[in-house]
Formats: sequence, structure tokens, C-alpha cells
Amino acid sequence: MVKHWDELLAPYEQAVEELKIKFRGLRAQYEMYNMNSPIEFVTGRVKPIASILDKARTNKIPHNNIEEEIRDIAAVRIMVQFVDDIKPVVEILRTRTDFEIIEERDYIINNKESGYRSYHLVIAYPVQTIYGVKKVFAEIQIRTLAMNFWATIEHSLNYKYKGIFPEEIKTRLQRAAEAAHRLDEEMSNIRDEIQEAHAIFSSKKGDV
Ligand code: 0O2
Ligand code: 0O2
Repeated sequence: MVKHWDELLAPYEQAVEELKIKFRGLRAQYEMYNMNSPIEFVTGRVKPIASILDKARTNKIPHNNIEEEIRDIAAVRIMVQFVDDIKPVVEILRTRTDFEIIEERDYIINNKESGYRSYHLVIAYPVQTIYGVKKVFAEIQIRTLAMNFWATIEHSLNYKYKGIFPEEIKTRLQRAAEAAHRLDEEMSNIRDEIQEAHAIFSSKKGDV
């Protein structure tokens, strides 16, 4: 059984490592050309075996279908500073030729009832193995730092309450999600101000 899981998870581990390097590489390119990077930082993980089994049990997924139906065994998260950075990152991912986008879910426009916001993509990623190419599914989550702050805390509380929050905590989390949303809006406004100031400054320099 141990060998079976090692073999099953190996291509997912490789996919996560490769995707982290590729997406961190994008940030490095923006830095090299002195451009503002829409990507702030990138993390990734392979879903722990216990969580895979939990999800299979909850969603009544037979063990033979785990790889087909659990599409976030490999997952990479791209954090951005501003909400307006999310679309450009999605556009970059859409133009790539090293994987195929299978699904997109916009939980930013349609946030979840919990208050969760993020942009999700599922990709089919080809991993080169000694037996040939194995395509695995991977989930890419794109979110702002504020969305990440909220989701990280809510996720830890989820472990504590096993997904069943007392009403008061649920309401507080929803309020906190709204506060995080307002913070993102304020930051976007500040960014617009900064960009406007830059534009005015550059045109004045042009006059001189
Ligand atoms: P640096 O220079 O250390 O910041 P690895 O694949 O070993 O590099 P690992 O162990 O998989 O990384 O860790 P993980 O959790 O996937 O990603 C950690 C990366 O995310 C590190 O960057 C952290 O610095 C960065 N990170 C985590 N939280 C934050 C945060 O709140 N703000 C910022 N700016 N970065 C964060 P690197 O690439 O290792 O580089
Ligand atoms: P992990 O690794 O613990 O984060 P399902 O998992 O069936 O509910 P589905 O359809 O497989 O959902 O995918 P969905 O909803 O697009 O994405 C699920 C993942 O998004 C979760 O993974 C979380 O990472 C994140 N997510 C979705 N909703 C919430 C939420 O309300 N709060 C937080 N903190 N994260 C959320 P997992 O499975 O929880 O795995």
C-alpha cells in the first residue's frame, strides 16, 4: 500500500515542483526587466494522503477514480498584491503551451457562502516519466494577499471545528471576509492614485 501511494503521488510531486519553478520564474523575468510583477509569491503542495481519502469518502469517489475526480492532488497558489493583477495572471496562464486549462472558476465575482474569494483553474499537466508522459490534473489558485490572509485563517479554524462552525464564528468570518474585500478595494484605489501620479509626473518631465 505504501509503495502504491508513493508511486501514485510521485508525478504530482514533480508537477508541483515544476510549476512552482515556472511561476517563480515569471516573477524573476518581470524583475529582470524592471517591471512590476503581478505575481507576489508562489506556494504549492501535494494533498496529504489523509485529505485525499477524506475527500474520496465525502464525495463518494471510488478509489480507482481518485486521480480522475480529485483534481487538486497537486495544487499551486499564486499570490498577487492587487485584485487587478489576477486577470493578467490568468491571461498569462491561458497563453502557455506547457499545459492545458480544463476548467476555470471565478470565486471572486461569485464568492462562496463562507466568504471565500479566489480564482481557480484546473489544468492538465504533462509530467515526463521514465515510462513516457503522464498527464496529471493540478489546481491553480490565484488570490490577493488579503484573500490569502482570510482563507489561511478560515482554513485553520475549519480544522478546529471540522467544517461545522458555530453560528457566531461563521458570521464573524463572513464579516472578516467583507473587511478583506474592502481592504482590497481601498488598495486598488490607492494603486490607481499612484499610477495617476506617475502618469502626471512622466508627462511633466516630457514638457521639460
Ligand atoms: P524566499 O526568498 O525564501 O522568500 P521551496 O519550494 O522550498 O522554495 P516551499 O518549502 O515549497 O518552498 O515553501 P512554500 O510554502 O511552497 O513557499 C514558500 C515561499 O512563499 C517562500 O518563497 C516564502 O518566502 C513565500 N511566502 C510565504 N508566505 C509569504 C508571504 O506572506 N509573503 C511573501 N512575500 N512571501 C511569502 P521562496 O520562493 O522560497 O523565496
Ligand atoms: P486544501 O488543500 O485543504 O486547501 P470541494 O473541495 O469539493 O469543496 P471542489 O469543487 O473540488 O470543492 O473545488 P473548489 O471549491 O473549486 O476548490 C476547493 C479548494 O478551494 C479547497 O481545497 C480550498 O483550498 C479552497 N477553498 C474553497 N472554499 C473554501 C473556503 O470556504 N475556505 C477556504 N479557506 N478555502 C476554500 P480543499 O479540498 O479544502 O483542500
